Order: sequence, then C-alpha cells, then structure tokens
Amino acid sequence: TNGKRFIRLDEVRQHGRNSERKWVMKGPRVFDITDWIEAHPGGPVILRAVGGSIDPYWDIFTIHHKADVYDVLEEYFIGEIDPRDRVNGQIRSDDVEDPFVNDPIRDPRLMQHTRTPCNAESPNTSLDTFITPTETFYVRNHFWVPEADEETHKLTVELPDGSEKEYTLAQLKRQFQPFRITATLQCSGNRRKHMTTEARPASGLQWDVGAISNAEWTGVRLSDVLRDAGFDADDSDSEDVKHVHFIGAEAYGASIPVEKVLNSRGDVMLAYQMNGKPLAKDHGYPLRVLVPGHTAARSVKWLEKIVLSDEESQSQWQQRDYKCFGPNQAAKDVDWSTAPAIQETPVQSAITSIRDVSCSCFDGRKQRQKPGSNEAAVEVEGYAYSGGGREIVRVDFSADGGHTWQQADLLPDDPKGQKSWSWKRWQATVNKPPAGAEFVVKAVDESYNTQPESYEAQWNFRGNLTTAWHRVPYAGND
Ligand code: MTE
Ligand code: MO
Repeated sequence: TNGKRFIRLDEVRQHGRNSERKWVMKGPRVFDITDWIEAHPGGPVILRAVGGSIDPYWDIFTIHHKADVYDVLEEYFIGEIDPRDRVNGQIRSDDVEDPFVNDPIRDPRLMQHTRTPCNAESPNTSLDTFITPTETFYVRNHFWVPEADEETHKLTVELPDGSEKEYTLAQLKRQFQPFRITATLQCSGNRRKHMTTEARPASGLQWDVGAISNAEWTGVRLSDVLRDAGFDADDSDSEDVKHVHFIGAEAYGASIPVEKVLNSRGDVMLAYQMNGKPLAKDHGYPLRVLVPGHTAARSVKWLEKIVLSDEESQSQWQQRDYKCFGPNQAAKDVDWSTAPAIQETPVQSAITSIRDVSCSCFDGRKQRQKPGSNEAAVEVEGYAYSGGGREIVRVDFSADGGHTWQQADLLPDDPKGQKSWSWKRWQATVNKPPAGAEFVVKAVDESYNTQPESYEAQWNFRGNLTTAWHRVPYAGND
C-alpha cells in the first residue's frame, strides 16, 4: 500500500480523554497527540478536544493558526477519516463537537454582546436593585462553560514545595466555617463603550453600564483552606510566596497578591453559593473564588486549582488583557511588563434609570428636594462603587452638564462583609429640565478618590477601567 490509513469516526471517538492513546482530528486528518499533551503550552485544556475535532478550539484559540503549530501537529499524523464518514471530502459539521454544548439557556433579558462565548450585560432594570437577581447577573465568559458536577469536582491546592492537597466540595463544606459577603463584581471593561463613543475607539467588548452586578455569596475562607493545606504564613519557608494563582476548568487563570488573602479582613472566599442557591453554571458552578474589591477578572470561575508561587500567573489575563497604559500609547509599542495587572479598582458610578414622576411622589425623604408644588420632576437612579473595600461616601449629581451640583441620596442597604464590598445605589430628584439637558454623576470614596471628568484624558487602547463622569442626555417625554 501507499501507507494511507483510513480511520472511522467511531474509532476517533474512542480515543478521548479516558483512553490511553488520545487522538484529535483536524479537518479529515487524524493525529495521535498522546506524547505531545504534556508539552502543550496551553496546559491540559487540550484534553477538551481529544476524541474529536480540534478545529472549533483552534478557532477560539486563534494563536494556533500559524505554521510552526501546524508543523508540530504534523509529526503526530496517523491517518485520514474513512471516506464513508465524509461528505465532499470533509467530515460533516454535525460530527464536529460544539465546545459550547454545556452552556446553559440564558435569561432573555440579559443583553448579549456575544453568544459563544457568552458575554452579556445586566439590563438596567436589574441594576436598579441592591442585589442583582442571579438570572440577570452579567456574564463574562472567555470560553465555554465547562461540564461540572459537585459530587466529583475536586479542588487541588499546590504549595511551593510542589506538594498538593485535594478537596471535594463536600470536604470544603464540612471542614471549614462558612461565611457570607455581599460583593459587587465589575468587569475591567465596564463602560468601555463610553470611552469609544466619547473619545476614541478602544478595543474589546463594547460594554455599556451593565458589566457590573451585586450578589450575596456564601463559601469558606481561602485563608483557612490554605492553612489546612499546609501553608503557614509565619513560617520562613513561606516567605517566597508572593502570589496566589487560580486556575479554572476551561483554560482561564489569574492571580492575586498573597497579602489580599492573608489580610484577615480581606474576605477572599471560595464560594459555592450565590444569592442563597448553588452557583449558577455561568457564574462558576460548583466553585469559584470571590476576590471582593478586586477587578472581577481575578474571581476565577469553575475553580480547579490554586497554586502558591513567587511569581504572578503567566496567563494572558494577568500579563496582557487587564492592564492600562497612557492615552498616547498604542498596543504595538508598549512593553506589557511595565504596567501592573489591575487588582483593586478605582471609584465608579453610573446612571441606570431616568423616570418622569408626578408631584404626588414628593413625600417623605424626597420632600427635601423641594421642587415647586406644581412642577413635574425627574427621578434619576444609579450605582456607585469603589474597589479595595473603600466605601462610597458621596455621590454628586448634576442636571445641567456639570455646572451646578446636588447631593444624591445614598439608598439604605444591608451588606455583609468586613469592608464595603458592595456598590451603593443612589437616587436624585430634580425639577423636570428641558429636553436635551445633560445629567451627570460622579462619586467619591472614603479615600476621597473621585472620577476623572474627561474620557480623552483617561483613554487607553484596551478601554479598561472607564470611569469618567457618566453623562446622559435627558430625553424628556412630553
Ligand atoms: N473565570 C473563568 N474560569 N473563566 C472566565 O472566562 N472571566 C473573568 C472572571 N472569572 C472568567 C473567569 C472575568 S473577566 C470576569 S469580568 C468575571 O469572571 C465575570 O464573572 P461573572 O460571569 O460571574 O459575572
Ligand atoms: Mo472582566
């Protein structure tokens, strides 16, 4: 023969992650990559593709589309898919596994920017309650939702000496004292759209005000678990530990400085519940880390592994995506290593609702605004949030583009946690202005940090941490 070996699709399927020899298809060609898996720079995520086609994964991880990667794969070629399993020379698209098969059905009220992976913001109606309902909590997925089961899920903790300790979810719940916090998660890209439209295009998902949500989380203290796993912060062997890495079950990973975990008021949580129920699939079921006060990119979902290390995570989400440079700098000429990864976030606020109200609404607390008795009024609401547990102490509101200001009311709430991990909701009532008037909000946190006025001054090419004064024109409704 000419050495051509034909392989049936069924046979490829049998060489999945539980098989001794692991195969993948690329188009109609088959490769035995068993001996390559250990060396895969992207780690064990490659196991997701074995027993099927690698094409949909390479379309997600586009870094693979280059000659040297093709060359590596070529070394492991073993044969071609049998013509009986092909249509027009190719395998049928139905035979190519969809990496997103396990993604849940999502609430139609979520505003989807992309579906695969799911990136969806909370609708304004959900931003108007202190606790965001789980169904409409914003979703930021870089990949698919991994298959998970709380009965079999394991968390591995790796210490600097390489030793490992494993925990099932049941063990975590049984062995450690549970606690609760109310904490806001905000994506670094929240409000990027405003930077793009008000200054210059910034690359990334064009989030409006809804890449932020607030929930009550239940879990165990990461510091308790690390201690149990053998990490003793007072021991000299631990001096080299500077960062705690979190690795998700798909391919995502990030790290935080160890100080955040060692701070007894840091409230870093291994969370298994959200708003009183097991975590939703999109939000990390069955286990995620919750790093309150830090950008949400550090709160790794579908948490499988924790590593204590002297260096930061080398993931793209630590070393690249979530950093800010100056307004004059472009991606092509920055040295990424010169900017720190975003951890605690700056002060933020936004307008989420504008409602015309009738005069009869002016009772009680709102009376203080003293609108003329026969005048119509407008009630404006929104959120204000700062990172690092810094409490929001003031929200300044303007109905005339920032010429004159009034104090918005901070609405009462009942957050749990040792610091201010939750947003504050606020409300301002003003006499009905002419249509076209501009509403503006800016907030102040307990360190007297405040938001910059201009988007241009804050512009950065990735559009991260957009916090310039939020301005919304009043549309009127006569
Ligand atoms: N963890 C994993 N495993 N995979 C991810 O894609 N996205 C991160 C973080 N943790 C992500 C992850 C980012 S950038 C954000 S903003 C938050 O999860 C979003 O959390 P949420 O989807 O629960 O709102
Ligand atoms: Mo994010």
